[in-house]
Amino acid sequence: MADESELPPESKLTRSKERWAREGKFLTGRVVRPEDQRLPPGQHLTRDWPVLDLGLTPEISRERWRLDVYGAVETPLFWDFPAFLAQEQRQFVSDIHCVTTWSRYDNQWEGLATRDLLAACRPRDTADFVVLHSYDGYTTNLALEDFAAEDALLAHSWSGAPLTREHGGPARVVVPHLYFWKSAKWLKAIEFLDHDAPGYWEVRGYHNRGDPWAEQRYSD
Ligand SMILES: Nc1nc2c(c(=O)[nH]1)N[C@H]1C(S)=C(S)[C@@H](COP(=O)(O)O)O[C@H]1N2
Ligand SMILES: [Mo]
Repeated sequence: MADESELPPESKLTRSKERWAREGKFLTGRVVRPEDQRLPPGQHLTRDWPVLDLGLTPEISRERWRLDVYGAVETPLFWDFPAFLAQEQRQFVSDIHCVTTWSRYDNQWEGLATRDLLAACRPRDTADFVVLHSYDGYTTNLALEDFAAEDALLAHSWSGAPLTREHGGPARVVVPHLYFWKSAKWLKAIEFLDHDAPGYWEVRGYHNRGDPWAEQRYSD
């Protein structure tokens, strides 16, 4: 973990953490649901891993890949792949829920936890939303709290191997508690905003938040 003593005492992040603590998060360090509530309504399990995209698969080598973190943050970040890999590495296991009704259990991810990214870039008080920008032109929006979920990460590996190009390599976001369209592949930039800014699918009728357990598939 980053040295939190370096954070300003009343930063956005520390206040969010205090609120999460009040709400009972951080108790297990892992999001665990009872087995009978594990599969969200209207979903079915699949063993393979389908590929969904806009019809183009950008080819970004690890050498060419860059990540920009900017907007309402105290410390903008501009990382190449080695700088990204030099951050704290974590492994998470989580389930995928796609709005097209397939779910896939027990995906092993490795990368940078969004919590650790937030400690590095230090969102300003005014930052309440993030927009993820991808190399294929895709965007998706998240409330800062959803982006900061304890099992959310910027993943570069899956099942112990580099993320394949079709699944979003060199690096993608994974936000397991929301439908998978929120998990941007081929991540290029993370923009912090004081206002919401619906992304590619959100302006085309998908729900703004996308909670699978509430079946937030499409907006009304
Ligand atoms: N950059 C980018 N990210 C994206 C998409 C996309 O088209 N472009 N599709 C989204 C959708 S709708 C889904 S369901 C998942 C699919 O991820 P997968 O192909 O690894 O299963 O990626 C999400 N992230
Ligand atoms: Mo999707």
